[in-house]
Order: sequence, then structure tokens, then C-alpha cells
Amino acid sequence: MNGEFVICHLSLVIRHLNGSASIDAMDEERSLREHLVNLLDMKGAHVDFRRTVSDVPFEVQGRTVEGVPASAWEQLEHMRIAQWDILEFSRDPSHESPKFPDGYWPTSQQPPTAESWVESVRAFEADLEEMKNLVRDPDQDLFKPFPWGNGQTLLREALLVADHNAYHLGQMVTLLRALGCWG
Ligand code: NI
Repeated sequence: MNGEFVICHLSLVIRHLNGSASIDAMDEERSLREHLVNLLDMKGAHVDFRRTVSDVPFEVQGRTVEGVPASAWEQLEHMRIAQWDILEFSRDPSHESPKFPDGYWPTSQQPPTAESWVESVRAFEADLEEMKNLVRDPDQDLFKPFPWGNGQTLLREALLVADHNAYHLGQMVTLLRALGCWG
């Protein structure tokens, strides 16, 4: 028998006996959770959320330009509502989602008051923290389908939030640039 094979195989057996194979799996899972939290943070490859939504003047929040279908206020509220819905769906079996699609958008292109923007940003950030906490929690299974819904997992929902937020944040940046409010 090939000597190298014996040594290699032996080391595998020893690893298995030590239980280090399962420790590796735990490390991998921890690493995946960290990657997801970073992705949800919207840092790295893209501009971050905080920078984009800071200092958008009230008179700009409700404006739009040709080619961008929604105002910054509509984008922000849509991101907040969708994220809130996905968060609650991920942790509450009795959660009822808004009516699609209208329930996922604000009723007006303009924010109702001068405080609306900051309130929406605050609620968005609080929900995002909750989503990150769910993903970080080792007691929350990333891969097992929820007992409710139709096969969704926490991993899928976390990716969905990150993807949806990145898409609309990109739209908001394009819009703010076109409105001369970026830079
Ligand atoms: Ni959307």
C-alpha cells in the first residue's frame, strides 16, 4: 500500500477521533455568519447606507428625475418596509406581510413631515441591527427551513435583505447624484 496514503488516511482518522472535524464545521459556520453580517452592513464594495442617507435636504427627499422611478423618500421607506417584513417573517411565525406590492411602498412621493426621513432611517437601522443579531446567534439555524412559510431559511432571508438593500441604495445614489445632492 502507498505509504503516503496510509499517513494521510491516518491523520484523517486521528482528526475524526479528536472531534476536530466538527470544530472545523463550527468555524466555517461562524465565518459564514460573519460574512453575512458584513454583507448586511453594506460596507466594502459599495457606499454605505449611513453616508448615503445623511444630509439629504427635506426639499430633495421627495423629488425624482426621469429614468429613476421613485423619490429618495420612496426608496428609503420601501427599503425599511421590506426589511422589516423579512425580519419579522424570519422570527415570528404569526407575522402577516403587507399586501404586495402597494403595502411595500409609502403612499406619497413626499415625506409627510420634516422629521419623517430621520425616523425612517432610525427604524431601518434598528431593524438591520436585529437582523444582524439573528444571523449572529448560534442558536438560530441558518440552513433549516422555518416551520412556517414554504421552505425559506434564515440564510436565504439574510441574503434577500442584503440584496434588496444594495439594489435600492444604488438607485438612491443614482437619484441623489442626478439631483446634484451627492458628493
Ligand atoms: Ni424592491
